[in-house]
Amino acid sequence: MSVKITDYNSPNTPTWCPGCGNYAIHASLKKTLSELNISPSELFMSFDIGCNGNGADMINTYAFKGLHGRSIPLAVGAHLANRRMTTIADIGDGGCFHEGLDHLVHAIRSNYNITILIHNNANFALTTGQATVSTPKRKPMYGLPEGIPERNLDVPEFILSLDPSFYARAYSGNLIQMGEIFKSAIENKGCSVVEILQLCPSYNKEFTPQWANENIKEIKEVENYNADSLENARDIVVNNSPLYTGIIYRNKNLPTFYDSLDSRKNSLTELVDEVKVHDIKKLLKYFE
Ligand SMILES: Cc1ncc(C[n+]2csc(CCOP(=O)(O)OP(=O)(O)O)c2C)c(N)n1
Ligand code: SF4
Ligand SMILES: [Mg+2]
Repeated sequence: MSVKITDYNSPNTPTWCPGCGNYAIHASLKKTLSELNISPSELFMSFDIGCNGNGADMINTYAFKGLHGRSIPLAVGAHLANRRMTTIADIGDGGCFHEGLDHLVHAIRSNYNITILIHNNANFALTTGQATVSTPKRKPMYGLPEGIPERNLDVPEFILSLDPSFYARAYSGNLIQMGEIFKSAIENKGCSVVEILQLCPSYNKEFTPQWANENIKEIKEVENYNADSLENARDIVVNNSPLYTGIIYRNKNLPTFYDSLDSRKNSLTELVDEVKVHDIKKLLKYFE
């Protein structure tokens, strides 16, 4: 079997703005999936609400689009039912760090074998650019010209504080590196978190490709960088100047949820194989 990028194409026309980073993210993901020889029928993707979530119409695979912030539990449920599928949760920074923050924490600590792609465009884009935790304090936003008064959340520091199985940062303007990161994330056995710094020319106008060229560096440029060290990872993200992209941290010793689950250890079937049809006629009779 040889999977082609075009196998993932959908007949729908995208509604993203010109220059939106979501085009590159989808192109890169489809290329990676075809290179990994994962066919659309071997993949499950959950999608969130938002511009990122509109990508559900743009890929031909098994997919489910849920409520805002709930993409991760949908992916977890699908993964727990059937580990034969490659499972990816797609989500925006708003859904991931506001409505659904708890799900990110529990997916990482449980270490489900899924990949989480966070489209971080530093705003609630679909609802016309309100501030998220990724938006700097006091940055003027649509409907809030003086910006938000609260501090923002240090995303890498927060994710690293959970000692994840895999944390990488990509930039939507660097397709080659983004594809390499997606490949490693999908191949990693455990919960892989990929934060994608996503261009949003409509509501994050300061984050331009020119700014990115000046301020983003690939981690491979750092001599002797060891992604197996949590200390190295913390040091590299502490100032965010420059912003490093690449595999920031990997904990190869962390068992996955299923590996820690004694009751399923010798099971040859997946939960989905064990679903039975129950005849409830007798039970209904009892209540008559
Ligand atoms: C529980 C809930 N809160 C708020 C909304 C309204 N809403 C829909 S899309 C959206 C913005 C999404 O932002 P983000 O998750 O960052 O995705 P983006 O559009 O930036 O890709 C919001 C606030 C909603 N649909 N459901
Ligand atoms: S508003 Fe931003 S994230 Fe949404 S489609 Fe336009 S450029 Fe992309
Ligand atoms: Mg967003």
